[in-house]
Amino acid sequence: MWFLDDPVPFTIGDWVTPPDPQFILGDVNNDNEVNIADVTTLVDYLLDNSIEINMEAANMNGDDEVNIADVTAIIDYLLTHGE
Ligand SMILES: [Ca+2]
Ligand SMILES: [Ca+2]
Repeated sequence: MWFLDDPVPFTIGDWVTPPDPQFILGDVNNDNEVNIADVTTLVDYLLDNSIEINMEAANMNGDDEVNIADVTAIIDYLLTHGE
């Protein structure tokens, strides 16, 4: 059982239906799924910043920038959570 003082447990359900903000962390291309397409979209963005992506969703590791570390974070997520 979790109490308010405890850290919120991280679950896949929190990712799929976040009450707010309205995006799925890791869903770089905004198609409501996190899969390998988001990895390739993020890599494309890193190579060409003119590509439009969901910057908040792309910041997979929660620091203040979108970079190659987020690519590896999404890959880690996919390896852990399927696809
Ligand atoms: Ca996606
Ligand atoms: Ca980041």
